[in-house]
Amino acid sequence: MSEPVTFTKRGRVGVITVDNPPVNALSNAVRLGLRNCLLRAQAENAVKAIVVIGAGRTFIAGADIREFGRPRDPNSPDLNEVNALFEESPKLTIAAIHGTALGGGYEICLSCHYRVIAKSGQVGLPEVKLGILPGAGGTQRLPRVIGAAPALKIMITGDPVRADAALKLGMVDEVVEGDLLDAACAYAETLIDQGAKPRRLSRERGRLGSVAEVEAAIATYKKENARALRGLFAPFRIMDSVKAAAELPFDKSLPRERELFAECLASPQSRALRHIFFAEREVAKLPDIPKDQVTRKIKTAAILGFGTMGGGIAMNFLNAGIPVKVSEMSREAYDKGFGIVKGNYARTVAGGRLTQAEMDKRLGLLSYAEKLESIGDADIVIEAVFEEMGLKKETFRKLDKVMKKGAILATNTSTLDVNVIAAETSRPEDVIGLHFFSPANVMRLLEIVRAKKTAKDVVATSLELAKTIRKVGVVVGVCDGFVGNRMLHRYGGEAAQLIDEGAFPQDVDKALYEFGLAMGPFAMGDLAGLDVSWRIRKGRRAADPTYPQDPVVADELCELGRFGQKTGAGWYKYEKGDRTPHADPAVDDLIRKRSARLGIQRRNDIAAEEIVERCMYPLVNEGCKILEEGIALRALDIDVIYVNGYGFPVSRGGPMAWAEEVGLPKVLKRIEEFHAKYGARWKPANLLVKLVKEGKTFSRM
Ligand code: T1G
Repeated sequence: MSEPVTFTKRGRVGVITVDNPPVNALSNAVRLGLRNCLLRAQAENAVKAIVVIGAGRTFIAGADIREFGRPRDPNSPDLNEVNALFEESPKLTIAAIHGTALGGGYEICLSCHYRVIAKSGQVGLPEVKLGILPGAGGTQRLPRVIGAAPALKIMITGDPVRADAALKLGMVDEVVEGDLLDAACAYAETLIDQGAKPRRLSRERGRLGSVAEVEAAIATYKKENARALRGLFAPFRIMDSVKAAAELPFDKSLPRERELFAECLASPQSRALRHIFFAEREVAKLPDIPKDQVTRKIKTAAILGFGTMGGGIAMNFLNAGIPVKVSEMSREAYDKGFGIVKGNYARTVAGGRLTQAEMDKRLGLLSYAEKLESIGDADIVIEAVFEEMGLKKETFRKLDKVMKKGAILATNTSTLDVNVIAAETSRPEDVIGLHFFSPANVMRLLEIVRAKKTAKDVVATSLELAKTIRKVGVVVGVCDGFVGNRMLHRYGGEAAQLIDEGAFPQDVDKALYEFGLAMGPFAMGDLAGLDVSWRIRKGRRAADPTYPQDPVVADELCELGRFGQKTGAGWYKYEKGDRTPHADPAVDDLIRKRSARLGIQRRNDIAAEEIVERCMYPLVNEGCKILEEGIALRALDIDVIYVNGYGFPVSRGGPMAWAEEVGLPKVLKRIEEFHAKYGARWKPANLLVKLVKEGKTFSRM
């Protein structure tokens, strides 16, 4: 095997190159190689300065996450030792950054005396996204070089910083163009000529500020980000570590950072976040599709229907530079959709997150297809017409006629049977479901619905496409509601039971918000609008005498014109121009009356814990059934769906990982209790029973 770290000479500059694909993670072998090469560079008389650089697509993306929790190779130094060697080096050390210098990778840069970066490069300390903190001096050195307040923001959001912004902040010393190694060596030569001295961040306070200033920065951060910080563990340890940087000398504060790092690493939140990190990459790997599966090229797209959904879907393609033709019933309908898309972009431009030129370029990729025939040459067509089987069938018959051979025919249905839709065409192997989530230009989830006859290359192309349009694609099978909505149905049903039984919407929402959900089911209903499902229920009641005829509270709200936020009232009341929900005694009254009608003696002892169990365990139980049926491939697919499409707290790792953390025997026990009390809807899934019996878990089935 070739060495992952090598040493070469370029004039007076020694070059250490890290080559450990795919992302040059700091494995045992890499840390060892770095130490050995550094020692060698020190020993070479002709070498006056040392450049460290990454081979391939990136600098160093951080510690090797796969090695977490495994014992360290005793021959290999830990990262703090390597960093100390770079920092204490009597010869100048210079980091040359391209791609991403993240986590431990950027901590090496901070230990070098100077940092240069390619224009397209990025730096950052994203450890918090894995539920940990920068554990090799990052929390100590970054505040020294850029100040406590910006350092807190960078480490607690974990977001990478682009070269230009990094330069402004002081995270790097120079942005260079052209060949990075050439530029870094030239920079090093200049430093040598100028007699530049090593800069050792550990030995100076730099821009860190006094203890009082650091405490004030922490207090301000907490105050301004209270909502985002809710329930999280690592961000507070990061604050503690920065405080230690201010209070203690470096040789005492660095071990403190290590202790806090260890606490984070052992936390359930870190387990959950690391699970999601790997799960989001694992979902793209399917057992029956080879890694080198040839895919179809998607250079152009067509969309049928330019409503809210069609518009949002189109934006994803435009953002990725893929031209989109849109078919609508009339020019007016197209213009209306165009106006919405344009408005969305204009808001982003106004917020400074997009340039006007870029907006114009994206809108320029959009065109109206007056006749369906004119979309025929698109590589993929996504149908986003009204959710009605008759219409979908007719649409696919037409698409079958006009689309070129090899085009992918996708439906954005959220409920209908993709097998039935595919059967309307002469090429069911080209048909697939691409279920986007509203707002489709924002939500990261894409459920890729694989029908019985869908070809493997169509599935693989869809996964690739998801990545191109910056979504997380998860492949699921056909069933009512697919994975996400099928599970959600159980959750919503139980929330409704809870308010019949004694809770109020505000109690349910509060418990689930505190659990970490973006919002509870009632606030969510108000946001999405209550009228759509009301119309569906009315239709069903009229058509089907066996359908429960008694109106639910949501129906009564709609009868009163309370459709949710858009009408200023729904489950909650809203002040004009404000989205904050306010509990409404009138709604509580309706709820009490319904309980009385049903002859239910309302309980007043429904605690937050029961609410969480009653709403979350149905997700887990239904998830198990979905696994049994093979609708989702693995529990991790379900987790990725819930975290990316349903606001499930990522720090809990998704419903299935969370259940595992709670302990499957405990979950089953409660489900059995609810089954005894509430009947059939709580029947434990066979898979859950089996796993508990065999002492297994989802990750080790
Ligand atoms: N360790 C191990 N494997 C990693 C890895 C890492 N740090 N980063 C990526 N991979 C694998 C990934 O699983 C995938 O594998 C492949 O590389 C390509 O990744 C001491 C404690 C760098 C921006 O959190 O953000 O440093 O699926 O598909 O879209 O304080 O990967 O092909 O088998 O994501 O081009 C901090 C995590 C670590 C960075 C590239 N660093 N990585 O994105 O490719 S903690 C991070 C990323 C730390 C110190 C500590 C991204 C990327 P496979 P990919 P990409």
